[in-house]
Amino acid sequence: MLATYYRDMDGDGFGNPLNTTQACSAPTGYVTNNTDCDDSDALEFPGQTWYADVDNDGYSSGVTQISCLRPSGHKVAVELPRPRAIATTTTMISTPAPQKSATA
Ligand SMILES: [Ca+2]
Ligand SMILES: [Ca+2]
Repeated sequence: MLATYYRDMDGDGFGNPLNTTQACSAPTGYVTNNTDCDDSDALEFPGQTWYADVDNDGYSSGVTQISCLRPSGHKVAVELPRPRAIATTTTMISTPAPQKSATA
């Protein structure tokens, strides 16, 4: 049975609603999703987190925005060369303290 598949040019897993094909199974480069706002930019997809860096110094102000299209003056985490800027939003998972050996 034929289904509609959407072109995913940028490979972010979100398809272009304006570029479709009918096939029995997803052809290479096509996905079932059709919610990509910009299928030429893999950084732009629904739910992307953007970090404000208005002065473009590589440090985010800590203000984030969730959107598909890049808001002006914003970058994604991988574009920020200084990871410290985004560390504040990362939750560290604590690991159990090492057991003391009885023979130590
Ligand atoms: Ca895409
Ligand atoms: Ca995209």
